[in-house]
Amino acid sequence: DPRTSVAYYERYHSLEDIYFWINKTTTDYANIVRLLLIGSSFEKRPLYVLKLSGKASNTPKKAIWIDCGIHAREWISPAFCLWFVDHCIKYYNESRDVTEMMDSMDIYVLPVLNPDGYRYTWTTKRMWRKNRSIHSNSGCVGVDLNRNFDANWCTSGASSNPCDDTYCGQYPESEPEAQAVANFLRSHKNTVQLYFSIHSYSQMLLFPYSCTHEQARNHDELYELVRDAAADIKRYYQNNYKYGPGSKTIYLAPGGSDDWAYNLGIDYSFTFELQDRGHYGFLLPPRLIAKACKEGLMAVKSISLKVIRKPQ
Ligand code: PAY
Ligand code: ZN
Repeated sequence: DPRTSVAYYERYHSLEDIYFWINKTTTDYANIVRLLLIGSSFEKRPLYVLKLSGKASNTPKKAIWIDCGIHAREWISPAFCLWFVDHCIKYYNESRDVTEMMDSMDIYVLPVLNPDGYRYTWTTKRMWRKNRSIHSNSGCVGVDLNRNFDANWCTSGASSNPCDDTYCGQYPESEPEAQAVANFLRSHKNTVQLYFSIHSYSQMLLFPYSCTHEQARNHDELYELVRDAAADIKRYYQNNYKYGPGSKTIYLAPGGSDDWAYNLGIDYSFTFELQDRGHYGFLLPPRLIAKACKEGLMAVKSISLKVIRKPQ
């Protein structure tokens, strides 16, 4: 049973294993977890979202969205989503913070946004980043899904060359994976209040904008949230995370899901770059999975609970 072996979450898993885990988790914990199908990938693999819910409430609940694995080679990201779901299941009604988070908000978790790319990194090319769509006569495959959203689409920081790793695609949301996420968020924009997109590596907590040097409307509030989350990580795990708007903290990255979600009206939108700072890069060894996930979890909890507790 994958869920009862402790080591399960400290290993990386093939796409097939992850689909098995999704199925098992949603059937074993049907009282807390529901399975949603939000679309399919270019190669027609299902895009599953797990919806975690605590106590029902009379008033309509707000929600948190977390996606992992938008970039194929960032293996710690899907590992984080699995870790996160397991943590929520284990600690619901055990930990005060987890219980408060799950009773106050529904949590949507998309463990692998880019299943075709993820599978390709297991079978063929470990450093693949994009999806696997065939779209041009260049002979090159794949679009960078984090350049395919409609936020200053394909401006400086993205490429219009299909052979590049940051290829933006033929038009915004040209890719079925990006379109599925965008459609879901559009139809849930009145409930989703927090958006998290999980990447690696660099150890950064980023917020909009990445697509322009302009400041976000609630820049100061977002800045305080990531600053405090980074301080929590430092205090508990003695690790340093940089924080700030994407464009200034890492580089210009137009067409990202975080900026698009923010412009849709999701006021609390973040991209996390998990461990490490470049020593292993995308090849983070399994023995570091636990710490990387705990740090990410700490940041999600720190930020979400502050937003939840904020007087309306
Ligand atoms: O919102 O600023 C953002 C996203 C920035 C990421 C991107 O989409 O390019 C940053 C990179 C990533 O996680 O994909 C960082 C890694 C190390 C890379 O591949 O350059
Ligand atoms: Zn990434």
